[in-house]
Amino acid sequence: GSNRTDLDVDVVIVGAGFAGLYMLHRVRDVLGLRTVVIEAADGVGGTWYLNRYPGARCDSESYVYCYSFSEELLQEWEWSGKYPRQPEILAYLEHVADRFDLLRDVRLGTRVEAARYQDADGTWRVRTSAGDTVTARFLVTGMGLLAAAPYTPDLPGLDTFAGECHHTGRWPHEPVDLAGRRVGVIGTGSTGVQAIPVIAEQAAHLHVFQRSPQFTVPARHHTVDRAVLAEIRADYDAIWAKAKWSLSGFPWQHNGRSALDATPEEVRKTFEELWDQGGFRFVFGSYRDLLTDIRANDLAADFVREKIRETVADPDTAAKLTPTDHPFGGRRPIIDTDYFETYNRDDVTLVDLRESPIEEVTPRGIRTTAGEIELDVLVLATGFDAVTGPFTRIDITGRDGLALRDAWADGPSTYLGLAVAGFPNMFTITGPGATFGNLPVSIEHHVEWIATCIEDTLRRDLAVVEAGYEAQQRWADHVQAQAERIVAGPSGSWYDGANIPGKARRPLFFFGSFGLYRRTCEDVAANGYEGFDRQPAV
Ligand code: NA7
Repeated sequence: GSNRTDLDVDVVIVGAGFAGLYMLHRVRDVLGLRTVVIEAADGVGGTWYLNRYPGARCDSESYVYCYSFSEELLQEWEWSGKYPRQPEILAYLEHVADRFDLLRDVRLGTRVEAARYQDADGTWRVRTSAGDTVTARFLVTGMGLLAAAPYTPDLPGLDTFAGECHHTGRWPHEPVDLAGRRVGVIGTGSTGVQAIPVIAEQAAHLHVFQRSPQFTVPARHHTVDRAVLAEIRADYDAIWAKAKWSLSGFPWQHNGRSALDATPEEVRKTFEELWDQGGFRFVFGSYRDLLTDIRANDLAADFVREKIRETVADPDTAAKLTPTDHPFGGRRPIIDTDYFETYNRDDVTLVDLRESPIEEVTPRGIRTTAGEIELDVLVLATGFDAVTGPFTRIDITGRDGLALRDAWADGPSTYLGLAVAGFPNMFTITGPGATFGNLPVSIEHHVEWIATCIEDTLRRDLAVVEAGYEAQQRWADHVQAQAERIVAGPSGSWYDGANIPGKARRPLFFFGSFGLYRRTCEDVAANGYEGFDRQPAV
């Protein structure tokens, strides 16, 4: 079939999620370049194709968790509510693929196994699981941060479990029937916290295996109010301008004040209001020093701890659910619906793995130091080899045979999160060292920046554009300094590689603001792609 044809194109893109789909549209339809997207899954959508676990939904608000590049698309698409569920976001991305006629240049069900830069002619040669080769001038990666690299811990006996076992990031397409069954969930990150209340509704009994308690903020999901939607639509330009230049990709700011200058009553009132509004506003729309001054941070952390105590009826369970070992926002903030409330159910049991660690998985269930718990279904909400995992699963080789895995052995280095020294004509959408926040906003920016750089390279008839080592080192120092500014900076989670045993610890994101990052990228381009080596054709 057509999947087995060797191909010669201008641009090869890896991944057909939010990033790859827009990249294809941009370089094919705006620049007129011959382009192909290679996608391992059998459908487009990336994260939203793969993450089908019960309760999977977005925790950015729908009206900014989408593309902004097409005014018609923005005005016509109807989100059903504040936080879309996975099937709705997948339907959106399928609609985009259809609307812009993207599928004809996407090879589905095909995995990129290797990508090798050819020093001799300056092209990339990409080998796929279909056994064919794609040759391209430019390689653009759009594998995302997480979904391509699920992480399953090496639990003794896991493969002896006789019941059903699923990682949330590879949930079956056929719904898993949990009714009347004894279910165990390992993991209480964003995924576990979303899934647990929904699974509890279905299962006969749910055991939650928690290693680290977490701060989480209520989502306050609601269906769309037509009047509010009309207001938002009328104001789209201003909303997107705000999101693009904001701290973290959302169309609002902190309140400009220090929590330390406010009276305890004012602080409480502010927190209560944001808690009632729900979602990321509590994290990013609060006091300006919430994430940069530990004293301000403690006020928020104590507020959430008090909410846990108020919500969870059993004081012993409440204590186990209360985080005391990391600052608020020091790990990826979690947004929930009825998470703490779920522990008031008779058919839900919290197992504190700090008190009674897992000894082994048995054919019948999980044995902790406190005894065996029998399970019919085991759910692994154990996360991802984030940010670098999607890259290291591919054999990527740059100039002079340099393997990306070797270049990144002590942690990843990039220039702007967009390019890597030693890897000419390769661009990374949401690569390590780029901003993290409301991702579609990051993605659109990266895609547009990369497309403009490719256009400029071609217009000047250059053969090579490549991040310089010095610029890359300066960026790494900048990333490190920004991470240290944040009191709640990486503290033992996937943000800095700590969730994977043996993985190098390094901040994986630029924790400065989206606005600062955008300005830096614009300056680099305006100054003739400062920091890049650009070589003319020989
Ligand atoms: P996370 O946030 O990495 O959470 C993984 C969870 O799994 C976390 O609670 C871990 O505990 C737990 N875990 C991992 N390994 C083990 C072992 N060996 N034993 C017990 N528990 C374990 O992944 P998510 O999928 O929830 O979220 C990823 C991102 O997806 C999220 O931040 C959003 O951006 C979307 P730990 O905290 O390490 O003690």
